[in-house]
Amino acid sequence: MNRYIDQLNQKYGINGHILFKAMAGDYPPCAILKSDFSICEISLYGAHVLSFIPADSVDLLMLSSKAVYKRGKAIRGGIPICWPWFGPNAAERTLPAHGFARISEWLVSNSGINQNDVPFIKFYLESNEESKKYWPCKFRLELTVMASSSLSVSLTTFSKDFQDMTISNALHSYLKISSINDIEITGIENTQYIDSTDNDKRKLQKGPLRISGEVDRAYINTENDCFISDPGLNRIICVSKQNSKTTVIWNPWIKKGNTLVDFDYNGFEKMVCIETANAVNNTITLKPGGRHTVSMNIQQSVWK
Ligand code: TA6
Repeated sequence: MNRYIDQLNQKYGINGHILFKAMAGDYPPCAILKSDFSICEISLYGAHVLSFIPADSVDLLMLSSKAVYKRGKAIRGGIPICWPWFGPNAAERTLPAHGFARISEWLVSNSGINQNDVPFIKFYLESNEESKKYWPCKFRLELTVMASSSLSVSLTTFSKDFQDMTISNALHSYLKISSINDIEITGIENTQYIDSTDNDKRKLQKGPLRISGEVDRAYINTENDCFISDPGLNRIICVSKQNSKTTVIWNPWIKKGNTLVDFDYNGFEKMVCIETANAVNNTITLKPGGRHTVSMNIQQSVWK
């Protein structure tokens, strides 16, 4: 594995800005993007952003200390990539939840720094014998991460197939918060949502969202920015998005959270997922040779 990491650093490393480091055993390496603005770590397993720490600040992302770094298991926290389906596979429940992109080893295709010394890296995943075990379609998937004072992530699906392909997707961001009881989420007011905790009933979000129990909601037909006001960390986190019509908000609360073996005990208190998605009735159909890019930007501002 060290030879692989040496090759990565030789080809895609940039002194002082982009470095690849080993993980335990033969688990794929991580890329570290560093600048005066932030430091960001991304696992090549799942092209999974693990952390994003703006300079002189606290990680914007929650990563479970009990996350499992083993092939076949998605990392708990950070930004899992849900693709080519979101949630359970409707046709075949034995297939992995949220698709197979987050449990696949991605490769690096490009890296660099822009004119403001902001580092970026591009990963890709292509259909192969392994992916055919899950999904018959021919594809190329690219993820680009840019780490300035904000975190930009974009996921592009390229159809390499000769027939239409329908996908759903999500950049399933776990945001770090001070306390679930103290935050307020805006940006989803007057928006319809599907409530997974109430038999998938369709409901209307009237005002801002405050969480006092399990929340698992897909807000549909919305392209709005979302804001988490967090007085405890004296910050507002803004999740803005392009080409995403669904925003999923999830907190497992006590009972479900403490049944997840890779979740910190009472970890629900310190996280909320705001997911940049295209799911439920916002699925995407690509014509042969077509492409679709969903993007998001996560940044913080001072609360008061
Ligand atoms: O975020 C929405 C959701 O689909 C929830 O229902 C919950 O299952 C969560 O994703 C986490 O899923 P995971 O497969 O990562 O445990």
